[in-house]
Amino acid sequence: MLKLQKMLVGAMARLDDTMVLNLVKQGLRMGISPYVLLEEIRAGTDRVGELYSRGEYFLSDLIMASEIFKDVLALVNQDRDVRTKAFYPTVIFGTVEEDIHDIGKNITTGIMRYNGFDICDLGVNVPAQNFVDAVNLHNSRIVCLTGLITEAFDSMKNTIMLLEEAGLRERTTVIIGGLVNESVRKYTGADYWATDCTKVAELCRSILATDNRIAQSL
Ligand code: B12
Repeated sequence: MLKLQKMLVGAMARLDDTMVLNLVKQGLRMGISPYVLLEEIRAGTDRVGELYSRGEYFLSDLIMASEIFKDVLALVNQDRDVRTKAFYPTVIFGTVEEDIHDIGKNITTGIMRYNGFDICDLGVNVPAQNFVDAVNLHNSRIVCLTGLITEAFDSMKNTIMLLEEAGLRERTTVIIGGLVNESVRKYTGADYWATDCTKVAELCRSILATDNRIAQSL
């Protein structure tokens, strides 16, 4: 089992899509949890990021990595029981205003959908008002903001301030991701920050489970 998982990280790092998909199929047949397989693939994408930073990979390679990730999600979703779908209120996602980075957001929304969450993805360079409108439209409890450039931190802060002005802040939990940390969380006023997309679904579940309005309807 461990050998297969190690091979999966390597295949993803080499961007060998055929090998990745074959290993995932094999892993599923062996009864390895899709979560474990997705975690290995994420570790592989981290390697791709490192190789890019060292100048050994190009931008097209990063995009290729996110395409492979999408294919894997489609594969593991094929046989999945989707009874959990729409069980929870829609989670709003978007890359904040001024920022157009969306590779990580797309991977994260893919994982969330895999976990049965209904996602409203507003795209990139999203003005603060659009998040407010989406929360109202979907009666959402969770807003997930992506940002990788420094300017994004102010956009995140503005988005959270606008939620507050609209009277929605108390009932919404804001999670930020991308190139963020605890200082950014404090600066922006977000509730949580995370950079590991495989942890977001669990975090959202626990947030919603402690929300009395939702817990009562479960
Ligand atoms: C790819 C890339 C681009 C691509 C983006 C393509 C796309 N469609 O996204 C292109 C070439 C377009 C680009 C443009 C620019 N980029 Co750029 N880019 C990158 C690069 C190399 C990789 C980012 C990436 O995709 N990583 C891989 C993904 C998987 O990681 P991730 O996004 O962090 O996502 C993970 C987690 O954060 C998490 N996650 C993501 N979203 C969320 C949301 C939530 C709620 C949660 C919980 C988790 C989560 O899930 C993912 C997996 O775990 C980074 C360098 C780097 N090492 O990060 C620079 C980088 C982010 N870019 C940078 C810059 C400066 C720019 C430009 C301004 C360049 C320019 N001069 O034009 C423009 C910005 C344009 C704009 N207005 O946004 C800087 C930012 C520096 C800064 N502090 O401001 C970086 C850090 C490069 C550098 N070292 O200088 N870029």
